[in-house]
Amino acid sequence: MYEPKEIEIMESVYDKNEEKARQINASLTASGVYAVNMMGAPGVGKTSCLIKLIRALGDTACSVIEGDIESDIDTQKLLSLGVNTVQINTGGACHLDSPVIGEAVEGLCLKSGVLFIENIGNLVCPAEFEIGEHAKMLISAVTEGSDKPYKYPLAFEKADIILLNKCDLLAYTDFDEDFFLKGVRALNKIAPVVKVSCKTGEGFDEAVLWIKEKIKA
Ligand SMILES: Nc1nc2c(ncn2[C@@H]2O[C@H](COP(=O)(O)OP(=O)(O)OP(=O)(O)O)[C@@H](O)[C@H]2O)c(=O)[nH]1
Ligand SMILES: [Mg+2]
Repeated sequence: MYEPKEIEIMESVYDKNEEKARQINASLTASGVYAVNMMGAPGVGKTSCLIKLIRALGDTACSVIEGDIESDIDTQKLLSLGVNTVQINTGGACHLDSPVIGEAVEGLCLKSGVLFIENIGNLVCPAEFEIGEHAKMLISAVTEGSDKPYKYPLAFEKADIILLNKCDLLAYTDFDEDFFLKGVRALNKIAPVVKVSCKTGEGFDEAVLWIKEKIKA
């Protein structure tokens, strides 16, 4: 007969991940690199937003770590735009973790500027893992629906800034801004919520200002 066994957990996998994340964060800080963990569901506009941000950051040196389960489509796009980018394919894992980021950061030999890390398209798991970032930027989109903070709270709770993307499509959706904001504020009192559109460029001045102020601080 099957006898359940009790297992004593000596060390959490989260602890190991967080210890490595602290090392990465300290090393990036020492090099003058500000790392932004870009999180959001598949297709919400993570790559489109980071391209807009990199352009708006002008002379600031920017690099990207692209996380995808498969393919290097986003990396090829960024490389064709002249952006220093490395690809991580997780082969199935639904989030990036700090050991893989540690290796990618070593490969990039960063000296200063901003490192954008595009996490796997997923509104759940990436929020659970520190990867050495200085800030978590959550991309949400009006096409996802305004109930997302209520259904996927952790990503909204942990975000340092939230970009509400695809605002050019507001008129074509039933997105309820007040309901969305109420849900966000119940979880997170301080993260700025910036309405943006990668089609019109709306909102990116404000988002870039936020990054520049963080770098200064
Ligand atoms: N109308 C509109 N379309 C957008 C906007 N931002 C992104 N898109 C489109 O949305 C689609 C997905 O954009 P991506 O930037 O590839 O999204 P992503 O989050 O990086 O996607 P994954 O990496 O696959 O998770 C593309 O067809 C974009 O052109 C926007 O502000 N408005
Ligand atoms: Mg992408």
